[in-house]
Amino acid sequence: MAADSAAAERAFDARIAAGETIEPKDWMPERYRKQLIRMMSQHAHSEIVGMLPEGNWITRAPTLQRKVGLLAKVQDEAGHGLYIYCGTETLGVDRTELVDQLLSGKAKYASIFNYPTLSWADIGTIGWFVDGAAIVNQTMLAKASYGPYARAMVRICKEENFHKRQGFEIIATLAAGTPEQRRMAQDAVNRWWWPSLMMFGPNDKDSPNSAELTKWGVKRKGNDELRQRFVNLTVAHAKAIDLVLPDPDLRYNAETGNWDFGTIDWAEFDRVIHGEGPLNRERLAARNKAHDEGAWVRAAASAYAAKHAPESASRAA
Ligand code: BYC
Repeated sequence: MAADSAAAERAFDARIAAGETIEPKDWMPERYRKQLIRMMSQHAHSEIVGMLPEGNWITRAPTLQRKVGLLAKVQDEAGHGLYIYCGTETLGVDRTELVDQLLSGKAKYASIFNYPTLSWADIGTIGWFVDGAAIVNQTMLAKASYGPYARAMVRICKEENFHKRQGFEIIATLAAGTPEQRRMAQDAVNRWWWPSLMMFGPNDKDSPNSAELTKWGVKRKGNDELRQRFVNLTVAHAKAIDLVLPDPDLRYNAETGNWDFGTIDWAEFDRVIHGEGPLNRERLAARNKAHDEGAWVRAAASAYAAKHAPESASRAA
């Protein structure tokens, strides 16, 4: 039996090395399955919790057009969450279990969503920085070895690209506006820059999961390389609209071709991912409230399914 599983694992490693995509019914090591469930469910939770900071501004968007755009974006994030939960379920885990892990505070979700959205400029900055960072990360994940996750990323990246443009347009408009609007834009940039860099996770040397995920072709690039790519891209955007990224150590390194940047406050990151960020408690309370208030919808959907399932089964037969 042990010899069988060693052979299966060798065959699996060979498939990964050959760049093949792993599909739900294929044999996979238990650790691979567990790692994917961890990472994909955290990703799905991030999309769902990520609706809250932006949802906070739907009723206060400055124009009807801005409101429509923001509503559509927040709905897209819900869609991403549901899509990735479906992808995670292909690994044989039940969504209820995953949602319970989020609601009880056991599961992690992206640290960035524990920060408050204090002004309309924050909505622009989230699109520009947070969706921008997500695209850098998820373009890499679109080549992940697990088929359902990679395919979800392709579709999601298309929508994130639109979100990023929308956010950048909001912030560029404010940056070209009155002195007060410019101040508002710069203040949002100051508050969101460092937490956005933290989105990429700890430095590679402190990242316990990276080695395994890289070995199995889930991660194709390290946290540091992706973070650097995001910095390189974003410096040019900030220059274009004459806003300043809040880092006195940011300078171009002609030898590496990268923009060197200052030290990230990893103590703050640790606090936020362990439940002690500015709004961790509020975010979980909001998700729990929404879940409780949605109980009747789940009950109605189950009742409907129970009533109609035999019918649809006989139609299919
Ligand atoms: N926040 O070993 P590491 C969006 C945790 S949402 C919280 O490097 P890994 C959007 C990590 O989980 C897009 N926790 O981990 C939505 C691990 O803890 P556990 C969100 C973090 O997995 C709405 C520990 O730290 N994107 O676009 O190799 C509106 C050690 O880290 C974070 C994704 O979820 C963090 N930032 O790499 C707008 C992408 N970083 O689980 C926009 C998918 C690390 O061992 N995920 N941790 O207890 C990934 O690419 C990877 O999981 C990460 C971390 C790069 C995030």
